[in-house]
Amino acid sequence: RDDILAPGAMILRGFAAQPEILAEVTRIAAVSPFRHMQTPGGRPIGVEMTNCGALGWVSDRGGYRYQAQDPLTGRPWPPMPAGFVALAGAAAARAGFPGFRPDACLINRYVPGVKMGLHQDRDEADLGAPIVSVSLGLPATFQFGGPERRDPVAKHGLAHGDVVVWGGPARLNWHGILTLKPGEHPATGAARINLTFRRAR
Ligand code: MD5
Ligand code: FE
Repeated sequence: RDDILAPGAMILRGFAAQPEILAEVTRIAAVSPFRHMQTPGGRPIGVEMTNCGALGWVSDRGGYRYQAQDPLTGRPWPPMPAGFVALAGAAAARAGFPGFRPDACLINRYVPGVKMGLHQDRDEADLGAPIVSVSLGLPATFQFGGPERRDPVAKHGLAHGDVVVWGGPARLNWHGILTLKPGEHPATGAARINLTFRRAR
């Protein structure tokens, strides 16, 4: 029941449905709240974001980057829970990338009407490390393209507990999330939460 999207990209269905994950997200967001960051062009990003771990992904008028401090609090991001490190490492190993040790976890919150346009993840120093993505709450449709912007995209449904691992030849593929449809999920209410584990440096 796991699907291979491309060489190096695999969906592990239901790999992460433990309620403790959302309890940790609530604890993290109590310290470093979800917020709308700004694009380098000065527009608000529709997805609300926070981070945990040694480094967090931020966007503002200065560009996209990873940094150790939360710009909202001026303090370090909350530490990455041990259960998150273990989950991301286990998912990566299952997909063929043993030894993955994330130092950054971006937490995205989508409400109905919000999307993430097609983009590449290329702000990380070590493009040899995979990315592990955990979907919680409302379902979403993931768009998965190729290494070039013009490559055709395939659509895949992602449900609560699904984990996707991207590495090797798929690491720089274009991807996005279609506009979230209205709904309610018992675990998250009217929202989708995505955890994106990365090796930023
Ligand atoms: C999400 N987040 O569902 C997605 C999941 C982001 C982002 O895209 O940048 O925050 S991560 C999907 C991903 C990561 C790395 C490579 C590929 C997909 N890919 O090759 O398709 O909020
Ligand atoms: Fe991405």
